[in-house]
Amino acid sequence: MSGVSGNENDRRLMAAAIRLSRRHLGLTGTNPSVGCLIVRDDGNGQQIVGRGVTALGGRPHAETQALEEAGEAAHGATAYVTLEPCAHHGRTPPCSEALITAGIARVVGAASDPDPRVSGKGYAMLRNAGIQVLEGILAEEAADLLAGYLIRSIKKRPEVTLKLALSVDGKIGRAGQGQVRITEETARRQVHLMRAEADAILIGIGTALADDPLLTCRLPGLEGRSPTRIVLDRDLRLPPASTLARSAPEVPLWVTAAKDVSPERRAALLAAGAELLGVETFEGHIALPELLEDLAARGISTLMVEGGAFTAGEFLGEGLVDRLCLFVGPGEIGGQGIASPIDLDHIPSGFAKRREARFGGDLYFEYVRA
Ligand code: AOF
Ligand code: ZN
Repeated sequence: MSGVSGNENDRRLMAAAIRLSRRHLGLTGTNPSVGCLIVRDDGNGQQIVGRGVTALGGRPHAETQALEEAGEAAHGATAYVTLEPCAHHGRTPPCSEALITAGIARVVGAASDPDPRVSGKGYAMLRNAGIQVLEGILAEEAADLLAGYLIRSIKKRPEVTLKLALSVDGKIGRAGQGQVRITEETARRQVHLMRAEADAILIGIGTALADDPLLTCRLPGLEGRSPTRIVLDRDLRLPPASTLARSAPEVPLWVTAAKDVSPERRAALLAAGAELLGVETFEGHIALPELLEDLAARGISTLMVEGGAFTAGEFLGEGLVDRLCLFVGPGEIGGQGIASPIDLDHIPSGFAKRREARFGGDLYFEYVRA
């Protein structure tokens, strides 16, 4: 049955389901944010009779919510789902079973689910019940938004997105000058949207000390979607009076600390409301693969690395970057500038361009590991 090829209409409706799935990115815990549309055609054109996106915290799943909205209208309808419907009795009964019970006639799926309880089994259950199943429609587009979930499931670490803002001459700032404006307002808002969709954001202590950033999402209406903020700081040099530490009671702040850090420094940051993450060090550097494993175990699926050059270089050097997001401003910084570890002419091998855009006067380029 999977031989039935998807037509333009299937792709259009799957694209709509994918857009819907974006709504709860970063809000579904360790569960992926899945989108589902139930569509029927009674001869008067197609009608979307049910829609669902994985609920906040991860449950209920997308399908059961879409089926609930559709009610009787689900009978004989087509379900579009961005991820293979689940087949397991987890904290909720299997969505495949719910689709069968509701009398769905056809299921169009995008990405497959690497969860061993589901992988291949969801589609098989549907087929065994006589449902026509079409897999892999816009699979790449769906997987792009599910990347955090997919990478965490397969590699046991979060998806790492490295975001850099570069001047046209490839610099990311000026030494000793704190935050330097490279891009404009529209690009800044895009970065805040990326923060809203990420589980966590990470910077090195050098950037924390030089810039004293806040690292929250400050888009109107999305203030509650700030990610957990993480500072790589083996010696706990982050001052309790820093903007990050002072905002710790409102937005989670995790600071890494090596075993030998003084109890006084620990106590000061704990008192500010920060949480300390024990880290292993290797030749004086924080062991990033182990840290990422710990973050995944704490439920972080998407990690945005926002600075600076040293930290970016460490993640790149260890091959731990999955997605590169480069914002390029129109101005030059010149010889005094801090060189970016990468620029448009030096994209590491293995990355392919996924999209490019213009945000006001700034350019945007996104690459993903092939
Ligand atoms: C779906 N639809 O909307 C989502 C799915 O702990 P549980 O019972 O919630 O199951 C978690 C698993 O369910 C997760 O690993 C993934 O395989 C699937 N997520 N499945 O049918 C959804 N979010
Ligand atoms: Zn499910």
